[in-house]
Amino acid sequence: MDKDYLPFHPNPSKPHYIPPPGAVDAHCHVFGPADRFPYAPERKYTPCDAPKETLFALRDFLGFSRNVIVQATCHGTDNRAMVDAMQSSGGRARGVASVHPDIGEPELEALNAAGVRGVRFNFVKRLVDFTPREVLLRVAQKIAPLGWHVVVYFEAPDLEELAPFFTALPTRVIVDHMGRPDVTKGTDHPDFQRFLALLDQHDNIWTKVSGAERLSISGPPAYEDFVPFARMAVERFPDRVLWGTDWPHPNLKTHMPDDGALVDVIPKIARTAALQQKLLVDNPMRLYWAP
Ligand code: 0GY
Repeated sequence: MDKDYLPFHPNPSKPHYIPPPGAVDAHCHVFGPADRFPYAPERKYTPCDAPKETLFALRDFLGFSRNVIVQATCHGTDNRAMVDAMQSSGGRARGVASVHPDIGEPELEALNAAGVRGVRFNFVKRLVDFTPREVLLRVAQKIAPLGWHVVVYFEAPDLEELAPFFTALPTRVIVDHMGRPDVTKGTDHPDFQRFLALLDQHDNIWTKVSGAERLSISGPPAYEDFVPFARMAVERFPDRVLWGTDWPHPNLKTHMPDDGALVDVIPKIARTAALQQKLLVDNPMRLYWAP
């Protein structure tokens, strides 16, 4: 398969917004290098290589201290690139893995020792083949004793069908990109209201207020149409929100965002220093660096 998406921004701008000390980029990826960490044969897209050195340089340039590296579908259940990055980070990166349903305890323990704190279940149909819910539930039951959580990624119209599965999970559940609302429909749309209600009713469910570059139609640099959605989640669930760059923005076909501009959206969605501290430091530290 040929490389089929744009390379990451070569020269992001320095953000005007300065994150609080200890800020965590809680959704980003490392890819390859393919000659060392090959992409999964079953992948639906091939990214450009996005090595750990570039991620860590970006972290420092944007004013962040730590990363949570999320396994993306293009690496399948081969977590070696992510594990290698965590092991090179001096304790400043944690990970969310994708695992084979038959994974054994020794392998889970090894991932835990390397810094993995969760598994990701992807329900986006363009990205993955279907896995039965009972198989995923068994994975969740296996990882729960480690204190790990489940990260879920899905499209807004699918929430109604998925919600009973999410609420049956025995762990914290973290929803990527607010469940991908259609931002042209406004925050009153039943899909987004269903998502908010789910978090209202289940205090083990958190969300990442990330993905401006994926969800916005108005686009960069301000991503205005994305802001009300993320602001609503931050203000309603201040202790259960995370933020991430999503670098290197895999599988984006239209534009490659300037990561500095993405950081400058943060003070529009978390409008006080107290909310920014929770979003960027306290919440991710509680979830990923708890003793
Ligand atoms: C993201 C979004 C995407 C890709 C993946 O695992 C993945 O391949 O999550 C996407 O295509 O929307 O957050 O990385």
